[in-house]
Amino acid sequence: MSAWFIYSEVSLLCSCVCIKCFRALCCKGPPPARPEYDLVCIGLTGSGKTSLLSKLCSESPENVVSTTGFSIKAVPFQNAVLNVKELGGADNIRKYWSRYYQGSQGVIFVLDSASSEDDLETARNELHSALQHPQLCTLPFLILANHQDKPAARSVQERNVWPFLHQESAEPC
Ligand SMILES: Nc1nc2c(ncn2[C@@H]2O[C@H](COP(=O)(O)OP(=O)(O)OP(=O)(O)O)[C@@H](O)[C@H]2O)c(=O)[nH]1
Ligand SMILES: [Mg+2]
Repeated sequence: MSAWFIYSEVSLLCSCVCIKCFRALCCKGPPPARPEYDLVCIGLTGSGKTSLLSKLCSESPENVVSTTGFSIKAVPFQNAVLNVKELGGADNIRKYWSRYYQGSQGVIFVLDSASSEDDLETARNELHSALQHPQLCTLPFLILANHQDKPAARSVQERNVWPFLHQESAEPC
């Protein structure tokens, strides 16, 4: 074997190693796409839906205004992206909620746990309707008892306040 042949083999090997190193360092390519899920976020006006989603998107929750109609935010997590559609919770908007349920893969229901008894009763009825709705009743539900920092907040353990959260009162749809 000639010296020239050995030299070319070594040089070829070095080139291959260099190309592999270069590719590993510089040409990683885009990270794998994260799965996306469509969620609907409901709750009475002022319960804190927009504030919650703003925080999850690392946006400032200051100067949040009441949602008229709906708004959609893509909430990024390490392994998935949640496309959350918030439906405004004012009296005149709630009657249209069910028109926006189609295609949802999960539900976030936000409660103001420091609200008046009347508002709490309204929230209970809305939550009950959502849990019974044919397009939602089989989906995963997250019920968030918000405003827990307020002195008047009911604790999530209060069974008489949140009867629907306890297994024995859940009705299949
Ligand atoms: N103290 C306290 N205030 C909150 C909390 N969450 C939201 N707020 C405040 O409650 C007010 C209403 O919050 P929003 O996020 O606009 O409520 P929403 O559910 O989106 O209301 P709509 O869009 O009208 O349905 C804002 O002034 C928020 O700063 C909370 O956990 N604690
Ligand atoms: Mg809002």
